[in-house]
Amino acid sequence: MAQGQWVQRLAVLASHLTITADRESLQTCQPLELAPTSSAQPAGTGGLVVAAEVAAALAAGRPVVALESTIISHGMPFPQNLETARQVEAVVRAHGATPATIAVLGGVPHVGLTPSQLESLARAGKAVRKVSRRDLPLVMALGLDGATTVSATMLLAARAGIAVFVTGGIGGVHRGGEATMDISADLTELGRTPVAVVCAGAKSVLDIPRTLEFLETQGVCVAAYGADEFPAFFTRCSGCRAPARVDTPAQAAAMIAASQKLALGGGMVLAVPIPDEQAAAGAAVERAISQALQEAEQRGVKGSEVTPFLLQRIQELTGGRSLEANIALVKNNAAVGARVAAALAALR
Ligand code: PSU
Ligand code: MN
Repeated sequence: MAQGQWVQRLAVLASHLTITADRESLQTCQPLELAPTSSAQPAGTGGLVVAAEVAAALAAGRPVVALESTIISHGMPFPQNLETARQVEAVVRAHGATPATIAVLGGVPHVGLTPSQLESLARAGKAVRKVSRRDLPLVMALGLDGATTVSATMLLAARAGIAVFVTGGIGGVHRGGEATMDISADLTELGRTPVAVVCAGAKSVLDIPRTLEFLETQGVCVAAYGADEFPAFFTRCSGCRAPARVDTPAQAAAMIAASQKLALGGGMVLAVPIPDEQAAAGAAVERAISQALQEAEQRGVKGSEVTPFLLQRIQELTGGRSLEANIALVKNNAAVGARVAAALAALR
């Protein structure tokens, strides 16, 4: 095909994408290339930019915690998203680990962001494309920015050599998923990528029993942290018993180490219940969730727009209480995740 035709095709493709409002500032940052340790880079790490601080920590075997960026640009409004992203990084540091927030900037996957890169992402909000595994080739080819979901963040964390990843909640099987087949790519990623995801479980906007069934099929070890029940994000209980329970960072680290020893290849879910002080808001949030679900159905919201739509409506309907609870649980997860990463580093 002639070059002109290619350019035209790319332009058509690009017109179907959400272009970020703030691309200029996102692209002005100078990324630090990870110096290859040998002449040949490990498979799949070509083109990955790892921040110097993160690369140094990994090389020295010090604890590193990966963080996702969809939660920043699609999960929370500005400026709370920026404040939370900064605080979560600070919590990780306070517990002795190095944070590595992951995103695609100008088509380049970045592991570890500078403060200005983090701010640009937070300001751009939903203008940045939400990127799961399937979207990586496109945003990379077209040089776009992308906020990575759990699936894409896990994949890039694994490529960089990071074993522990902290977020708020994972995607799951949506309600009605047995008919729509709307099952988050997070779940299949957990089945194939060796990263432990520390989260507060899955929101009750999802079908939690089917989410747990699907994770079992994918061979994913799911453990509740200090609890018998799998938590439902805003509430400590989901009505589902967790398949496993661990009570200390050392136990969680031992599970990760065992999985690595066998080269199982899959991930793990460490589900930390929301702190007690915040769980009180749970009942009000649950009511908002059922209303948001009804609205999504009436308006015919579909595909990757479902989760951001529900999150935003729940925040609006609860007058910010759900946002407050959300921020508190992510910070709590960051503390647990950093301790797990530290315990894992101590095993090596
Ligand atoms: N659940 C939350 N907050 C979030 C998400 C999920 O409580 O921000 C985001 C995560 O990035 C997750 C993604 O990976 O939504 C799942 O989207 P989907 O359901 O379209 O797979
Ligand atoms: Mn989906």
